[in-house]
Amino acid sequence: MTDSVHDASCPKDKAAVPGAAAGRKVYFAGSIRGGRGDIGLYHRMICRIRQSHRVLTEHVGDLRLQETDTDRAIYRQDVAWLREADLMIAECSTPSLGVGYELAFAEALGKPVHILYDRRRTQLSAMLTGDDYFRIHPYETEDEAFRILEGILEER
Ligand code: 6IA
Repeated sequence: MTDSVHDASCPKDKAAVPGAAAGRKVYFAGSIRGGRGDIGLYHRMICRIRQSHRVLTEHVGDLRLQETDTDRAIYRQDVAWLREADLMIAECSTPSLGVGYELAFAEALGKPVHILYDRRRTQLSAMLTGDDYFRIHPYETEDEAFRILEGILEER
């Protein structure tokens, strides 16, 4: 991984709009080794975020990528992106140790952190729900998740 902006092949009508790079930089977090069952959801969320913001971590929702970098390179790049990000949006329906680490790291850096999860199938860790720092958004349908996402992206 050499560049922060990957072509995640969003549908034409959902491609990045001109000037999107001027939007805030979003660190989107979602499970990779924790399980890729929600990758389609991550991809759709990333496509929406790209319409108005810059996503530093499009690989999280990229259906085609294989692991090629060393773990050390992945860690260093992700920590650099966390430092660079203006906010973090994490989809936590699939539990992931890496995402948990990133959430705590973002909190330590003082970045705004939004956590979305599907309450019908996930019981979020008490280490997240018990931490008042995080802005936690349970949802029950994907439509609801996207309405929540819109609200987050409209915040200044
Ligand atoms: O423990 P996990 O693998 O589920 O952790 C997922 C989180 O760690 C994501 O939010 C990512 O930001 C980060 N992460 C884990 N693996 C990678 C990775 N692998 N590349 C970048 N960030 C990662 C190589 C690419 C992969 C799509 C095949």
